[in-house]
Amino acid sequence: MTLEGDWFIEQAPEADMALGLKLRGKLADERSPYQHIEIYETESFGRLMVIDGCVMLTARDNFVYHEMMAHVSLFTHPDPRRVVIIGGGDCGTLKEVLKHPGVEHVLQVEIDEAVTRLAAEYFPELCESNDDPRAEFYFGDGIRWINDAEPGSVDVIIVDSTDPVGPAEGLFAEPFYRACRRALGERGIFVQQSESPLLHTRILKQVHAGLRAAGFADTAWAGFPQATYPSGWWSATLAGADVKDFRETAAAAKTFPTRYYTAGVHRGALAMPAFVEEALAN
Ligand code: AG3
Repeated sequence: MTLEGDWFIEQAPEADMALGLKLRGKLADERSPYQHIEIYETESFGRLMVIDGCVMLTARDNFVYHEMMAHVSLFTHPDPRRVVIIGGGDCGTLKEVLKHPGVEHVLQVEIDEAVTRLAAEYFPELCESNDDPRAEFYFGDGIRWINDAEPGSVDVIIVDSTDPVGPAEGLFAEPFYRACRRALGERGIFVQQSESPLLHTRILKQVHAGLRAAGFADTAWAGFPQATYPSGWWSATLAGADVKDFRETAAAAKTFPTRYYTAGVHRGALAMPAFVEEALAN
């Protein structure tokens, strides 16, 4: 079979598969000091952001990922007020976090200002809450920021990064997890995007093991579909004192709209497929 017209193809060489989106045209192409960022207009998924050849988000399906990264962690913490997002430069996670009325301050620590600048231009719908007085932007190294953070000064850390290669590699390592544990104190909740359960089972295993080794008493997974990431299936990993329970009643009575997240979706996302359970046990 051949594909007609121009397509963006993300190859997943680790699984000999690829994901394609039919394009209408290219809107931006920028090489920052950290990475290669491209923005396209697709035929059916709206705008597409690509970093170093990998799909970061499309206008059509990013709500699933961003809602799961933000609301699963925030409804796990008993009273989240101070939130730090590491990465997340497109501001999609930030927008979801700011929907929580109890949140007092959200700091987004993104290494690459180009991502946020291009998101503001091409994905204004993700950046619509950027002027919220509770939001603060810092462009710099997330690892250094966490290392310097006051112990116990953060309620929730959300790591919304690229894959564990290049600039994001250190965000999937035990020294970083240890520093997060310190910044969070006893009650804090950590969540990290942790790749495809099907294609990257080994990474998922390393993330859970690394977090436990760094002193987090409990870890959990939250699985969700993500149509435009390799395999169409993605995961977040939670860590804290007890992350298998959440404020279910509050989630069911939430005062803001979501398109994917519900209390029931949250409960279901915590259920672990047998092969993931087995991988994490060994
Ligand atoms: N999150 C990107 C997740 C990694 C996607 N990986 C891939 N396509 N190979 C950052 C963007 C959403 N805020």
